[in-house]
Amino acid sequence: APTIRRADYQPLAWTVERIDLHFSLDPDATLVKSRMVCVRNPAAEEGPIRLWGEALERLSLLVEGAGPAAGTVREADGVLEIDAGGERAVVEVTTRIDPRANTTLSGLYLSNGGFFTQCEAEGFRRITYFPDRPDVMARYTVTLEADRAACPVLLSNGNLLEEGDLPGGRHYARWEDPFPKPSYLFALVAAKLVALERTVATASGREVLLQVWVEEGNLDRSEHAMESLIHSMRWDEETFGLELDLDRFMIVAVGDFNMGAMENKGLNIFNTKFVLAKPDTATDVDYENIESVVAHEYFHNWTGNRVTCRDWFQLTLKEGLTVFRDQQFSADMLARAAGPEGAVSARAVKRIDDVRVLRAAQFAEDAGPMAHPIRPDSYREINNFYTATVYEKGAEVIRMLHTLLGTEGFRNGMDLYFSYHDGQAVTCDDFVEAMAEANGVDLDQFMRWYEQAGTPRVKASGAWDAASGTYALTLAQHTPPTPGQPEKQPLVIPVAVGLIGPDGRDRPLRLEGESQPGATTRVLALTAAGQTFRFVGLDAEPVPSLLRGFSAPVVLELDETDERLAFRMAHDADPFNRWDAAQRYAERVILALAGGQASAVPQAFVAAFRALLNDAALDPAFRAQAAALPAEAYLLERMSPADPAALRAALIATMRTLGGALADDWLALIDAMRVDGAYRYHPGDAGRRALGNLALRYLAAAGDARGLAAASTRFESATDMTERFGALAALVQSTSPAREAALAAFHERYRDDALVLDKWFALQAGAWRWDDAVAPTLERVRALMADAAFSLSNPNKVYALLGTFFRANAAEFHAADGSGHAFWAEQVVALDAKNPQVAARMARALENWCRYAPALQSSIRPQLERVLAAPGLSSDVQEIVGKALA
Ligand code: B3K
Ligand code: ZN
Repeated sequence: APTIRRADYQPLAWTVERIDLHFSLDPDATLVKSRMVCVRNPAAEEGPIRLWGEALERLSLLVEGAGPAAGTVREADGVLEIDAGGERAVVEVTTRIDPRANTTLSGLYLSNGGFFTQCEAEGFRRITYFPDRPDVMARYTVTLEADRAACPVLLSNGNLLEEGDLPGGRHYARWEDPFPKPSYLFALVAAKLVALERTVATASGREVLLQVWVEEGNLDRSEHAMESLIHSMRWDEETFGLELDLDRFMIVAVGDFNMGAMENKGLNIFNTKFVLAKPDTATDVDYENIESVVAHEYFHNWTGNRVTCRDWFQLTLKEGLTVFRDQQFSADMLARAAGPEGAVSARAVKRIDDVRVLRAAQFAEDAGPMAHPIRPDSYREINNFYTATVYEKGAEVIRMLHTLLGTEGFRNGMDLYFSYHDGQAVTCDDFVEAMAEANGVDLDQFMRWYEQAGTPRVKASGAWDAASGTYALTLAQHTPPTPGQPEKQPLVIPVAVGLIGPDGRDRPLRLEGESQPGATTRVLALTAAGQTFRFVGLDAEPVPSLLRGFSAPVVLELDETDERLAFRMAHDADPFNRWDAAQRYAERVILALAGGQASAVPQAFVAAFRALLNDAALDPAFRAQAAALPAEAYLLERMSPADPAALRAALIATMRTLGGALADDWLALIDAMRVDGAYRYHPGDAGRRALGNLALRYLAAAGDARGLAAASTRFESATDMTERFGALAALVQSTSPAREAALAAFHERYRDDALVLDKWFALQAGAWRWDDAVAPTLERVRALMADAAFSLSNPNKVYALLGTFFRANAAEFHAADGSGHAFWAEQVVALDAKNPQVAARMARALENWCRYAPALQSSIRPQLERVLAAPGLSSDVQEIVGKALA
């Protein structure tokens, strides 16, 4: 595939106003009849009707009313060009497709005997010929016809018009979507499913039908998704005044799915992982993820569907904004559950979760060959750009707008955005312009966040003048070069600042020239390469607390002594920064061990860690965050060169030290955090369970006999998955002889449960080697690939086993003998033949290979070359590996 460039965007000469689709569904030969009303686009230059098609067998093509030139048809590079005169033309095309042979899970495919679709980004062209671009918004009617016994349920977007029987044991249903939509939002489902149903009223009093469709045996796991949907509806009404616009909203769960879920208009299709939950099979984290993914897809109905993207370069327009919305929703839900007292801490816990993801995944992406702005300038395969940058950094950019404009200003901007662009396919500029206009501000410089790749560095230094009571804070910004972008311009960086006095309390802030001291946290806008802010009227030298709440997606560079970090761990009034101080201190300790500059975990760190862990004024969820070490992927990114073996040894030493030195504290926590009564998903309980599970982890790591016994007992007596799996994870991440028996018992109990087995696969693929007697993890991974439940055709299985090994077990993956790298090449090539999107995701595990120690680089390079040379390699994998080798 050639490189596609943002600058080359051209509107199409012809678009489609309406389309009637008829599907005669058959597993091996599905007939798709399409009738499109094409209209000339007044905003474009003259040209032919252009229809994209891929893996289609064209049976007939008919063009009506297209003037004298009609009938001239060319097909090249997957595009059908039809010459047409006049203003309107009707094109009828019939194609035959083979859903069973479609292992890409893009387009129409089979899963467990049912038919499902996935069209974003470019799957619709695998169903029928169409101008398959998001700037073509058409009205759809869809007729589905299938075998009644095999597929009793027939669904598509919008409203059901009619249904009925047909001869030969077949039946049909006809659907109409009242809203024009781009083809990527088309969906159909024909399968044997049952629905959990609710009827609810929208804010304006309209009755709407909500359905969660699952396989019959899973009905008892669909309740939480339904509740999450209702909460999402309410939240969007209350927060943004946005109401559901359809009479019916459906969620369908499918076991074979490339990613998390898809926001098709009125017919969201979900990976089972983000729908199904009951206490015996799902952890607190699963419940939380379901709530946020259901919300995310629901919120897309406005941010994505009603207003969509003009082209795929604008992807962050819908994704960054919708991730921001789901993050806010989750924070509000957590705060509500925590009550007024615990709300601030509950929000911080959510923020910490999100920042952990950003730092581990997005910072690494920004530092490698795939680095791109949140609005990329070019791509070869758009599916490679559903990235942490577009999503998570994109959400940070929206969050900065929210921070700069305030809640009300942001809401005004949203209102104006919808009033201008409802029903349109637009660009990121349109969004930012609406924000600027609604608030009477200039956001031109802010737009650089959409243009520049790379993680900015903000260097901070302070100067204290005791005589005048002035603290001068100097902030300097610098963004390192990224591929194709050697030079960067200064960005608008909101830096939330607090100043802590020697007594541990925040000081009211007064900048030079201001008459009154104000709040204790305020947002400074850093817009130049360097700026100095003078705080006056201070009684003593303050300790700065910068980037509170992680007010911008940057790396903050600030020289702080260990004592200062310990002080902020104990006193920072901003809970996010309190956590961050603990992370910085832990990072320093671990990297010193890994680099050989230290031989033991310093006592002072253990003491500071202990004080935070045992601070009963803090809620357990926060303490669990504070006591969890920084992610290995993040630490690797902070290491130069990255040395996975040394880092792993340092992490093991740190876990053992903290586990052993604080054994009594951990044991006490196991008791104190016990949750009585039947399981319910509640953030307060979840925090207690998280801290209890972490205690088991540390004790098991240290080989503490009492801890291991507690883990074994809990594993056997647990009545919910959070505790059962927490205990199992502790045993597996230890030298306990009980671990194999526990893994076997877990497998036996859940042998027929695909989602729970994914956890079982992932746990083993991610296992560290806590003693040398244990075989390399790769041997275990290879053995598990032969397990009856494993399949290379099921993305969840691939992500659980191979994905965890490649992306979350660096030391084992990068074993010195190069066995992991050879295995990677073998699996990427095998996967690519089935499913290029999944293969490309796995391929990305080695893109940052240049950051590794030379010996590893020499082991990795030939494997990258081997993959690139594989015959028939997809453009998806070519793009990733090609960029890695460039
Ligand atoms: N919009 C989809 C992602 C589609 C990915 C296509 N490769 C899910 C989401 O972001 O909500
Ligand atoms: Zn999304």
